[in-house]
Amino acid sequence: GERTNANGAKQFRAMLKNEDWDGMVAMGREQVKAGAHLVDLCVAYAGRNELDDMNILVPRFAAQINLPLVIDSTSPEAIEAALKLHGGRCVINSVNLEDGGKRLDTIAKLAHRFGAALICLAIDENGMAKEANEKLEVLNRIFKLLTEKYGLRPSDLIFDPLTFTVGSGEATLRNSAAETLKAIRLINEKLPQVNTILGLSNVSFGLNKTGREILNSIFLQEAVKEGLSCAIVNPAGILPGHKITPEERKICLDLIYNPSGDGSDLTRFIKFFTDENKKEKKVDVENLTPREQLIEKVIDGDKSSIENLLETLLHDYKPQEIINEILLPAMKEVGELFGSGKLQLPFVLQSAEVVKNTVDILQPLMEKVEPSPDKRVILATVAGDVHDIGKNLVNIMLSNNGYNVYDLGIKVDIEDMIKAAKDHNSEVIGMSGLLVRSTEIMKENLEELNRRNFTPTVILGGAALTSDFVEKELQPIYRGKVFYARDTIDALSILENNLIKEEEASRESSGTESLGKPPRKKRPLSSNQKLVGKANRHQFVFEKNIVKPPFYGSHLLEISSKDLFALLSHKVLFEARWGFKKGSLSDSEYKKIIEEKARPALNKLISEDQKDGLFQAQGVYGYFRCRASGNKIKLFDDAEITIAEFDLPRQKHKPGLCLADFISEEQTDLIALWAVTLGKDIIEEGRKRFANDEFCDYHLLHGLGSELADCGAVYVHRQIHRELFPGHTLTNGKLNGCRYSFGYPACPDLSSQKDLLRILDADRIGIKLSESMQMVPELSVSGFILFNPFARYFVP
Ligand code: THG
Repeated sequence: GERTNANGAKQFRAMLKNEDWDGMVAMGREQVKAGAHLVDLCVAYAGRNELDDMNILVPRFAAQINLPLVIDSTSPEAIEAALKLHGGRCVINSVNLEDGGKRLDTIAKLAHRFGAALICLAIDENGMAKEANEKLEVLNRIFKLLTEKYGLRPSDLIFDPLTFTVGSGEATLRNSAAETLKAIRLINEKLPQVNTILGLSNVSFGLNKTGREILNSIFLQEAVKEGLSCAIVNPAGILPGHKITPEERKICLDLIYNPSGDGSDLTRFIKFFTDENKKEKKVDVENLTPREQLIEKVIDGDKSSIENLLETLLHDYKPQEIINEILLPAMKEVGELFGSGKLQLPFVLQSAEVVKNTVDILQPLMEKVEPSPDKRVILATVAGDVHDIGKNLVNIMLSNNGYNVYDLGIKVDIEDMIKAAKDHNSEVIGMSGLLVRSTEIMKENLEELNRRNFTPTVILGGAALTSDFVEKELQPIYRGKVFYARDTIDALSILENNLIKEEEASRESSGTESLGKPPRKKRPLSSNQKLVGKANRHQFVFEKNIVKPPFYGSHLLEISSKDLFALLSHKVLFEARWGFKKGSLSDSEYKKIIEEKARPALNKLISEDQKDGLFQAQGVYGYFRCRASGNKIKLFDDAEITIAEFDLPRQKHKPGLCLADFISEEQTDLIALWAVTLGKDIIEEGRKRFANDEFCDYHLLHGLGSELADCGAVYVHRQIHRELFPGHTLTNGKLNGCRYSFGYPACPDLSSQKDLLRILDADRIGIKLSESMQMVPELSVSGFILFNPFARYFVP
């Protein structure tokens, strides 16, 4: 992709001058879309500091372009800076022997040190070689130096015989394109291990645009016939063979091979393409109105050149109108695409970033209007819960759909929600929380609202919440309206459809009908849900020889993020954590998204982790003596003194299980405890991204962190499996023992975390417990493992 070159493209140069970094990256991405396999980056421009510009742009290109960069520079400092900032292999453009080899020495060492590939030009002390044999001679000299003196691999060398323009009319250059083609053939014969490259467009400098595109395309075809391996081109500017007429082809071939030998080929070429040029068509995008262009940008998640577009739009629209008539409908379409499974969550977040950026620009230009009360929403993660990713996504979605969102943050008491709702005159409160315990808190909150006779509409969401629970347990008790929102789109549509329609309905009729979801029919209890009167301890056969641990007490476990990445399921990460769902996409469309978006995003995070140590995993685990007593598991030390008791619920229905049943009452049994954290840096980094409106990156980072934390749990479990059952190979990857965490149905009591972390001395890996029994830092996991072969998960 040649266009990301400040010397080769006016547009890129102008963006560099304006420091429109997003626009520059967008130009790079356009070339990727057009089919480039490598992307050029040249920021050498008079009056600017090339080193500074490289430092700014390389990380942006690396982050958003999943292809190798061709670092196009003559400055060793700029090249070195670029190589340091890129996680993958780069190509250096270029070295030559103009100064006899001094600069080549520096750059060859850089290529060796950073594993970069190297483009070598056919230039020596006498300048640019013209004839094929001369070109080969210079390149041969470079070959010897680079492979023998600097230890570079021939396969990492890309030889450029260079081409002059055939458009100047200069007699001595008439054969230059043909000589270049011949040089490619010679290089392939004499040095078959190296690659070849051409700055293709050089051949047509000075000619008009249509003629250039066709000449470049024909020249490329000819060069490929000689075995050219790469070309520096504008991929969007190359025409496939069938689009070129035989007449055009003949005119171009004559200009290249110069059969007349008298320059008349050039005259014919110019005449032919001057007439042809008038037929040039306009590009599609330019046919879109500015309004349509902005809608496209929102849907594409493309932040580039928004300012220019707004400048135009502001002639015809008020800022508020741009928001209402362009951004909101665009975001609505994004929501619909998401809802219908055509767009994945990360793309929705990119769209949200564009909207947020645009609104930020418009904000200062707007007269302040108070939104109507039904457009205001209080959001909060309920008391005792720190998990706020879902709530933050709802915030983004609502904010971008014209709602005024007052986000109260995490661990919010109902008292504060009531105060905020009153202060901001909001008729809606959204509560969220991940934990099972949070669903109980939500219930208590609704009861408190009843008691206070303040009953705004409440929308609830969170991982442990179900529509059943909301309908059966919450809707009957709450005197206001309460809804269950499965996800962000659901939350939005509840607000849009139910609330707004309701307002209209109540304005029209004076009736007081309830507009909540119609209550579903009660489900009869199934046979295995019959209540059993009195719970009994279950009798499992216990092995006489309870497995012996290698030690008692707690040990530290070193974990590297590499260990965790090795356990990562890409499928789970992409689909469940990141939201790349197949939806209504075809197999190939979905595969394309995974390959072009999800996998590059993962690779980028992996390389960030390698560079900056994003994930600092640490673990503690240990083995403890224990015995069951009714519904309790009691842990004790060597002296038989009880150090903790886990009180566990028993199923009220058949078969009436309790986790304590899996531990022996008769003899001393074994339990393993464990905790893993990813450290606090990652939380800080996530916060930074969110505050910077990098919603998509924030979401991806958090999703990966959550999944890696779970991998941490598997990692300790594996360690324990290996220590306790050294002979056992993993059958189908299944580990011996069943792994539980507090907060889940079979062991819901979070307050047991206190004992667990104390016994493990988890403080030494930085895990603390908040007053609401939440682990801090957030990306921490803990639990215990039971080794009874009957141990399993169940819901009491
Ligand atoms: N060999 C190697 N590197 C190179 C070249 C080469 N790097 C630079 C150049 N040559 C290849 N890149 C370009 C980039 C743009 C153009 C030509 C070669 C070009 N640009 C239009 C012009 O100048 O008319 C401008 C287009 C615009 O402004 O949008 O033709 O040979 N190793």
